[in-house]
Parts: sequence; structure tokens; C-alpha cells
Amino acid sequence: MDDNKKTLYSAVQPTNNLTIGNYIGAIRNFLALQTDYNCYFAIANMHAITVRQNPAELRQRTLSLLALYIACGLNPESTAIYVQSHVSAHAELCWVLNTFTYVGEMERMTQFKDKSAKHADNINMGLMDYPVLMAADILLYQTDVVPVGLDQRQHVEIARDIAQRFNNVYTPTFKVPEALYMKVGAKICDLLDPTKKMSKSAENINGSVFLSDDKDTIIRKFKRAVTDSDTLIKYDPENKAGVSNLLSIYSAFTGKSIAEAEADFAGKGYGEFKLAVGEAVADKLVPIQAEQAKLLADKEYLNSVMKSGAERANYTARKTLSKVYKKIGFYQF
Ligand code: ATP
Ligand code: LTN
Repeated sequence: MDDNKKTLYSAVQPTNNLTIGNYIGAIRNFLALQTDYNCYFAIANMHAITVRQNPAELRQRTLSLLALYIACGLNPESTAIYVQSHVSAHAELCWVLNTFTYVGEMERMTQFKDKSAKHADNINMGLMDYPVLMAADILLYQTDVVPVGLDQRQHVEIARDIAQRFNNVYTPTFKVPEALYMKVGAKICDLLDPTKKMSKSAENINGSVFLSDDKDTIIRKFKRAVTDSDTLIKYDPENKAGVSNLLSIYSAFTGKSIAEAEADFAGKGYGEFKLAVGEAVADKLVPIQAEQAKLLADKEYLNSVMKSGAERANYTARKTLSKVYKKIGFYQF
């Protein structure tokens, strides 16, 4: 790791199939930032079990997400790509930080309220503790920046609060991290209901485009995307949520600015527009899928990446944890 570079931390949960929302809001930003920062990219399997998972699927999705990270272009040589449960310091720091977090503030978290409503039969302590585990993830690495989608804003805020609280009780121990949101694509919306976030766990799968969808499926989903009764292809999220969402997706997948995207479709109809967006997405995803499949066939390589990622993460994480244990008065050898 380069001492002159700042540290970046982010993670994705290996749950369900990832969507283009995850790609645009998370992975694509990781790619853009990986050379400028010392990076840690985790596969958050400990967060994943806050909602009941099928064990075989969780194991497979862990590998699949690792292969996807690499297929998308994350470099396992220069960044630490690892599985959260392979670094036990996450659970250990989470426990300490729990004693610096109030029950009331966790009960008020938007995601906790949403997920409690959705999984009313399993409102477990882990679900409530989710933000504290996430704070532990981030703070262990003395992180400067956390690139995430807008839905994670509250979680990064709470990580900052917890860090400051701890620093104030003792002496500065944790770096106070900043969230990093990208201008385009911080919130990709559902194709059938563009007022809602595109989600991996949406009820209607036709509103979400999965990274594993084949070309025909991708095109079909875009053809059915909801627009409006107007004919203008213009970026105006307030009044033209559907069209603006499609423009954001097109911009993210082609690297063009929104203005360039608008210019590409000046005077064209919605049908042609939707088809072009679908094609831009498929053109990008098909080669990534092929590379991911190739990597998944080489388990030995994937294991070696996970192992070296965990070793690197563990080294830094242990240093922070040891500092914390010293401050709070845990006897250490
Ligand atoms: P779920 O819908 O099952 O709760 P999710 O799709 O939000 O899951 P996460 O693993 O929670 O997926 O998120 C991974 C990353 O992807 C986060 O940084 C999140 O902000 C980002 N992300 C997820 N959905 C979108 C979206 N629709 N637009 C932009 N970013 C997104
Ligand atoms: N909760 C996050 C995933 C996540 C994360 C993190 C993101 C777990 N730990 C630390 C940034 C930093 C989500 O994307 N839903």
C-alpha cells in the first residue's frame, strides 16, 4: 500500500443477483477510483446474514461477487479484495462500537425500518446492528472516503458519529470518513416505477436489470421501461423521472455526459431511445459475463485472491483494533 495515497473502503453484500444499480452506484465508481486510493473492497457476507440466506447460495454468491469484481476490472494485485468474515476484527470492533451506539438511533434508521417491515417475521438484533457493523468495517481501515449510493448516506453518517464519539471519549483513534457520491447514477431507479430505487430484491423482476441478464432479456426489459406521455428526451428528474433514469443509465454505460446523451437522441422517439439504452447496457455486460464465467471456473485462483486480500486487510484491521483495545483498557499481551 502506498503511504501517500488516501484510503478508500467499500463493500457489497453477496445477496440476490446484482443489478445495474449496484454496478453504476458502486462497482463502476470503484473502478474509477482504484488507482487514486489505497483500496479495500469487501464482500459483506456478515451483513448478508441479517436477512435469512440459503447457505449454499450464500457460498456461491460470495465466489460469484468476487469473480464479478475482477471481471469488471478491479485489480486484485493493487487493491485488497476480501471476504468480510475472513477478517475477525470486524466482529470484534463491532462489539466495542455497540457500546458507543444508542438503541434509539438504531431504531430510527431508515433501512432498519424498511427491512423490519419487509421481514416482519425476523427482526433480529443483527438487522438492527447492521449500521454498527458497517461502521466497524469502515473505521478499521482508517478510511478517508467511502463511495456508496445515496441509500447508504445515513449509514456513513452514523459511522462518522460513532468515530467522533469514540475519539472524544478517548483521544483521536479513528479517522472520520467521508461518503463519496457520484454525480450521475447515485440512485438508479426501477424501470417500471422510476420513483423507486432499482433493487436486487424488488418484487417485479422486470423493473430491475440484473448483471447476469442475457442480451435479449436486457433489451426486453428496456423496451418495457416506463417513460411519460411527452416526446422529449430531456434530463429532468422532477418531471420526467423515467426518461431521466434512462439517460443516467445510458450515460453511465457509455461514459458520455448527460448533455451528450441528450444530443444523441435529439428529435428521436422513445422506442428508438429505449432500444439504444438497452444495447449500450448489453454491449458492456456481455463481455463482463464471459470473463466472470471464466474466472468462476478457476476456483484455485479465486481462493488465492481471497486469501491474499484477507491477509492485507487483516494486517491493517488488527493495528486499529489493538489501538482500540488499549484505549478502552483491554489487557493485551
Ligand atoms: P437490496 O435491494 O437487496 O437491499 P441493494 O441492491 O441496495 O440491496 P446493496 O448490497 O445493499 O444492494 O448495495 C450495494 C451498493 O450498491 C451500495 O453502495 C448501494 O448504495 C449501491 N446501490 C444499490 N442499488 C442502487 C441503485 N439503484 N442506484 C445506485 N446505487 C445503488
Ligand atoms: N451496507 C452496504 C454494504 C456495506 C458497505 C460497508 C458499504 C457493508 N459494509 C462499508 C460501504 C462501506 C450496502 O451497500 N448496502
